[in-house]
Amino acid sequence: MKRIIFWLPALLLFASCSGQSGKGNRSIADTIALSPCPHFSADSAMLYINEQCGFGSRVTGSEAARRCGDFLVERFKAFGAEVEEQTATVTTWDGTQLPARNIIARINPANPDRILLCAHWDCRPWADNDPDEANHHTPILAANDAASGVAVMLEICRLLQQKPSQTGIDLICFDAEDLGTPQWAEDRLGSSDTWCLGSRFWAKSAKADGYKARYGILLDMVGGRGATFSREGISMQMAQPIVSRVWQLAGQLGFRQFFPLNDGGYITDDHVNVNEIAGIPCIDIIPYYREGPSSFGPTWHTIKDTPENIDPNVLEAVGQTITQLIYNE
Ligand code: AHN
Ligand code: ZN
Repeated sequence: MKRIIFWLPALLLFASCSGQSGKGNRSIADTIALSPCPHFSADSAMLYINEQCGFGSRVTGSEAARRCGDFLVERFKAFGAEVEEQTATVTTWDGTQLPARNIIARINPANPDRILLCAHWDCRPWADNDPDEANHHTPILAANDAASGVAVMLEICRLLQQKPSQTGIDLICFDAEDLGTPQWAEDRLGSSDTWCLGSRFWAKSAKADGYKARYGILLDMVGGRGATFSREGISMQMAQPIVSRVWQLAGQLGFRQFFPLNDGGYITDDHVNVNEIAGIPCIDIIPYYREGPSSFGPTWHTIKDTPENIDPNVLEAVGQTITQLIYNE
């Protein structure tokens, strides 16, 4: 009896301490020690957007896409990455067959400990969300909805060449993301699997090859003026610790206004294939506009998706946060 009375206060003390700071209860607000990390240049990223848009609309299978794809391969190689290209024929909503090309840039290819960054590089062939119906069959330039994510990956590749890190990093440019059934199509039944075709064939081959990465981050439309990045639903379900870490780092770097601690939509995007087919937990950094014509922003799938409507401050918020994440690994 005496012994029990003696130990009781000690036990209670232990329980209350572990309740506040024990590992199992670690709060998302715990400060992350920031490793030295280079400055992400939004000017460079802006240049890479202008260079991609300079080829015209890079619709899957087009001449502009062939030229831009060659440019991306050369640029990733010039920044020190090992580049692999992966091609396949994809079938669009109306049965059209198109040649598609994923571009995979590897940094530290021999390291089995890997992280995956990805973005689509193809442009939507139709501005089917444009306010003017006359534009609904016009291909978009896709400064934001394609070029921005690739530009952030190119800038991160450049920084990793200047200041190498140990981590293995794969930068993947997916083709054929944006061929989903147009809004003007009469029969839109079963249209959800017409999106994200490039990431689907990448994910199937990744699974077959036993490819492993600790986690992935998809960058989709990361440069639009007025963009804020709410936590996307499928990312929260499949890769919540990665979401927490990215949003925590963004806050610590002073980018909370771009990365608010609230929830966005559930988006059918390339990260679904990375999660469900390749089995790699992958988040989507994608804007969520609470007001306006589209939750993806006013230029989404319109002819206004041009470099003038990119805000370098948005590119910097996303680019610097992901750069910090990588150098913190
Ligand atoms: C849907 O609209 C179903 N998903 C959005 C994926 C997307 C299109 N990302 C860029 N363009
Ligand atoms: Zn799109």
